[in-house]
Formats: sequence, C-alpha cells, structure tokens
Amino acid sequence: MQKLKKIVAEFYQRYEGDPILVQSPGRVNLIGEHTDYNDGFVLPAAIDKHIFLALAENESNRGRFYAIDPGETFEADISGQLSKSGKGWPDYLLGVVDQLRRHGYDPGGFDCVFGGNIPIGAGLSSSAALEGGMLFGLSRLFEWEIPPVEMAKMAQKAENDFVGVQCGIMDQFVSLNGKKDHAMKLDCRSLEYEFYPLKRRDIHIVLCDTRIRRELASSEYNVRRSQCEEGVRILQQHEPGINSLREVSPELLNRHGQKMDPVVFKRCTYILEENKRVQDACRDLEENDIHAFGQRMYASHTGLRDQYEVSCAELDILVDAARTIDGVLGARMMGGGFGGCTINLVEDRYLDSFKERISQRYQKITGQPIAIYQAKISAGTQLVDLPKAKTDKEL
Ligand code: GAF
Repeated sequence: MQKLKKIVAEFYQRYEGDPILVQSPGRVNLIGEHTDYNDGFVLPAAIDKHIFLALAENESNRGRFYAIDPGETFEADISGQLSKSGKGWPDYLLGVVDQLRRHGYDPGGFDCVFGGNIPIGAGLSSSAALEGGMLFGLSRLFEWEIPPVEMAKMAQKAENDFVGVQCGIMDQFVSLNGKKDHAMKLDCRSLEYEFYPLKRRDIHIVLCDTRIRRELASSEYNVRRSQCEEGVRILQQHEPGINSLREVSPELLNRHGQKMDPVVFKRCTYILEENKRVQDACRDLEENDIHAFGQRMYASHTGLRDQYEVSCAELDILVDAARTIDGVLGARMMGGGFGGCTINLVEDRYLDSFKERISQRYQKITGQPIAIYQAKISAGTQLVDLPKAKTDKEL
C-alpha cells in the first residue's frame, strides 16, 4: 500500500490530471517448466507481489515515464517509428506501445509512473507484470476492447521482438488472467485454460531466493529452445505432421532418438516427461492428493537438473535441503533456471522451522544468506482505486 501511495504522489508531483491505477502481479509456477514454448502445459498462478502503474493521457504525442525504483525518467515521441531506448526498463514499455500500434491501436501521448514489490531477477516475472500492466492500462485509458488472450500474446511479442528475450507465453498469460486462490492449467498451444482451487490454510507457498542472477540464463534459454526445435526437425523427417514436442509420444521419440544428438534427445525426453507431470499433477489436485503433487515437484526438479540442465549448485542445495526438512511437501527450482528461486510447499505448522532450517543450511554450505518470500495466490492484472488523498503531504 505504501508503494501504491508513493506512486500516486509522484504522479501528482510530476504530471497533470487524475491517473488510472493498474495492479499487475508476478507469478509462481507450480509445475511445467520450459514446456510453454514447446506448445505444452504449465500450472502457474499470479501472486500478491505487484507492479503498480499510474497512467493518464497528456494531450501530446509523447510517452513520459518515471520508474520509481531506479528513480529514472524516460521520454519518447510515440507517434512515429519506435526504437530501443538503450536503457533497459523503457524497452518493456515501448515494446508494448509498439505491439499495440502494430495491431491498429494508436495511443495518444500519456504519462506513466510505475514501481512495485516484485523482486527483480528472482524468476517471479516482474517484466511480464510490467508489460501486461502497461497493455491493460493503455487499453483502459484509451477504451479499447482487447480480448485477454490477445493481450497476453501482445505482451509476449513485446518481450520477444522489442526486448529481445525469446520467452514463451506463460508469464504474461497468467499475470494478466490469473485468479485469486487458483492455479491455472494453461494449454500453451490452444491457450485454453482452467483453474484449480488452491486455497489451503494448512499449506504455504514459500520462495527461497538464492539471490543469484546469471547473465548466462538468457543465452542458455535460447539454446534450450533451439535444441527442442532441432529434436522436432529430426522427428518431422519421419512424421511430417508434427509441429512441436507436444505432439510427440514417448514411443516415437524413443524410436527415432538415436538419430539425434544425445543432448537433444535428453532435452526432448525431459519435455515429454514434464508435460505428463503437469497432467498428472492436475489429477492429484482434483483428488486432493497434495503429497503426490509434491513428489512430482521433486521429480520436475530432478529432470530440470539432470536432463534439461538448467539448475545450478545453489538451487540444488536448496531442493536437497528441502527434501530433508520436516513439513515440506515438495520443492523445485522455478522459472528459466541458473539462479533465482525455488518454490516450496510447506505445511503451516512447520513454516517457521522450515524458514530457519533452510536459511541455516544454505548459509552453512554457501556462506551466503538466502531471501525468503511467502506468496499468496492473487488475481490477475486489474484496475485499483486511487487512494483518496492526492498530494505527497496528504499521502
Ligand atoms: C521464463 C520464460 F519467460 C517463460 O516463458 C518460461 O519458458 C519459463 O522461463 C520456463 O518455464 O520464465
């Protein structure tokens, strides 16, 4: 709430008019990692950590932005050809404007102040929250009816084409369309989704942040994508109808696997198994078998570590520790990998002892502290009311 008030106060200090306020969440992913760009299944949820954006029209042709956290401004003519800012954060916003214009939505000038409480680089999708928040906010400001699925596709495209990260659609999709107290099973091929209730007082979602941010993550991400594509190309020589690993059965993969580089075969095997794990994990939820669900989270981590090779020593230390600590139902690395967070399902009565023990264990082995966040499953991107007081003093 403090952050929200600060954003509004900054807006009134810098710009004119009354802004609309958008709240856009980060996400966790319970299971289904690296499956989204393989047309597969994922099971993410939006969380109670947000980016907030205050937005108002300014009757010019300029987009004027202020990012609270670095305390930086950026301004650009948004009526002509848009180019990269060379500064980092403005590209997420300019990329969204660029996508909107490509789809025939032409925003006039506007002012924007934003900030939030999603830890940056922790794998909680602060960038997707920013892109989705910007898109949603502009659609409300300029009164465009853009279907939610289209918004998610545009936000993903903004990141792919303008920021230059070849991410899949999971993060933008769930940030925009998540539902309070529910996980979303998303079919990344059809973009159909269904919600699974996940409100349990006796279980918490706890994120353990290694605080490791590795540059390598985005280059290795692209390598994994192309290895999967190579696997598909080889299989297509035998089954021309296949478009993605989603359509490949284990029998088909095993039949032609020896024609692949062994590394490519390993990557493809992981994707097939992880897709099945998501389906099975959803069945566990239907049957209220949270213990079986937790075991699949561990199996997902093992696959990410040994077959997909996107984990790192620090994430493995946290998952290995979680396996031996009382009250942990399941744990795995989360997101692209090579750093960031593990996600842990922890029983309520063990919550405090878990936090203490995992912190101690990690510190003892690595000499470094971890950060711990608890996440509650929240709604997707939405408008929120403007706090009543307007000026900095009143706020
Ligand atoms: C990152 C990407 F942005 C997602 O699209 C997804 O591929 C994820 O890594 C791995 O599951 O968060």
